[in-house]
Amino acid sequence: MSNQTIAYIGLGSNQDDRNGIIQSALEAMSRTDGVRLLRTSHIIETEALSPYPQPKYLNAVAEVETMLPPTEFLSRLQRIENQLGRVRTKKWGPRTIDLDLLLYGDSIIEQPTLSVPHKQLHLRSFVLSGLCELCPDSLHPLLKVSFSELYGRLNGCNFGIDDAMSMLISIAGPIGVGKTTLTSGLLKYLSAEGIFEDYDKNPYLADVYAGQKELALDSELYFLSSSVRQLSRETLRPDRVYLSDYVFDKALMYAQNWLELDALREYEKIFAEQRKKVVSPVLIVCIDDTTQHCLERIHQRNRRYEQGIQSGFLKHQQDWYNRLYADWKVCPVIRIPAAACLTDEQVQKLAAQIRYYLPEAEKIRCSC
Ligand code: A4P
Ligand code: MG
Repeated sequence: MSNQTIAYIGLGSNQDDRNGIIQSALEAMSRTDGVRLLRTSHIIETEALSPYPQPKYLNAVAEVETMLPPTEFLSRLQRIENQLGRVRTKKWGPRTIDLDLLLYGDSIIEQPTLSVPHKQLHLRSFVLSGLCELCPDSLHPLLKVSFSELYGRLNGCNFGIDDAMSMLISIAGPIGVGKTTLTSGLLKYLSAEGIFEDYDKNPYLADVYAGQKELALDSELYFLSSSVRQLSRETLRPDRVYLSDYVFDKALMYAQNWLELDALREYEKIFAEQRKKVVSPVLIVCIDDTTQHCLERIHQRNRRYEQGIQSGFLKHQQDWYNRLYADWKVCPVIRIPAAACLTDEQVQKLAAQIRYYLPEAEKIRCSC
C-alpha cells in the first residue's frame, strides 16, 4: 500500500519580489525530502483580504505528493517561510510568503496548530481559483461539494467573516419555490431565529393581485417597511444567528413588476435609503426550480390572491434572481435545486453546510 498522500498548498506573497519569492518557495518545496512537487496553478494577482489597506498579493496553489505526516509537513512549510524572510508581525499582516496547507488527501484534522481542510478556503477565491485549475471536481472533505461549485458561490470575491457581525442567512427564490418550507426545515437543525415575511398582513396585496394597480405603491411600501423592521440593525442582535425566508433586495423586483414608472422612481429612492438600515446577509441560499413546479405549489397551497399568477411572472422572477446573483459581491450564494432540499436528510445536510459558512463562535452556538 502506498504511503504517499496528495496535498495542496496555498502560496501567497505581498511583499518584496513577490514572484521571485513564490518561485523560491516552490523550489524549496521540491527540494524537501519526502515531498514531490507535481503541478502548480497559474500565479494570480489578488486584492488583499484584510481589515486594513495593504498591497496586492500574488497567489498560487501547488499540488504535491508527500510521505510526510501532516504536522511534519506543516513544520517543513513553516521552515521554508522562515528561510524566505517571513517575519510574523500581526494577524493578516503583509508577508513575504505564506504557505498554508489547504488539503492533505481527504483528511480532516483538527489540532491546536493545524486545521485541514484550511478553515477559510471555501471563502477565498484566491485559493479556490488555483484548486479549480488543479482539481475542479474533487470534493471538499467536510462540505462534500466540488471545488468548482465552491468557487462559483463566491463570484470572484474573498470573504472574511467577523464574529461581531449580525449573522443573517437568507433564503431566496421565486414565489412557490419552497422558501418558507425550507426555512422551517432548516430551523430544526440550526439553532437560529426564523424571520418570516408577513405577507398575509399586507392589507393591499389581494386588491393589487386583483388588478387595482393604484394600490401597488402602498402595497410595496407596506412590504418595505415591514422587512426593514424585521431585518434592521436595531432589531437583529450581533450575538444571534437569524434565518429569513426572503432576501431584502427582492422588494425591488416586485416594485419593478407592479409600479408605473413615476411610482417606481419614487419607490427606488425610498428603497435606497431604507436599505442602509438593514443587515446584509452573510450567506444566501437560492432555491431553483422550473416555473411549472412553482405553479403547482402555488395551486396546492391555494392562497386565493395568488391563483392568477402566470408562468411568465415566475420566469421573470427566475431571470431576475439569476441576474442578481450572477454579480453578487455581498456574500457567498449557494444555489440549490428544489429537488435537493426535500427530505429531512437533505435539509440536515444543507444545515451542516450553512453552519460551516459561519464564524467559529457561531458554528458552536448554532449547532443543535
Ligand atoms: N495553522 C492551522 N491550520 C493551518 C493550515 N492548514 N495551514 C496554524 C497553515 N497553518 C495552519 O498561521 C497561524 C497559525 O495557523 C500557524 O501557527 C499554524 O500552526 P501564520 O501563517 O503563522 O499566521 P497568519 O498569517 O496570521 O494566519 P494565516 O492563517 O496564515 O492567515 P491567512 O488566514 O492565511 O490569511 N489576501 C489575499 N488576496 N491573498 C492572501 O494570500 N492571505 C492572508 C493571510 C490574508 N489576506 C490575503 C491572503
Ligand atoms: Mg499561514
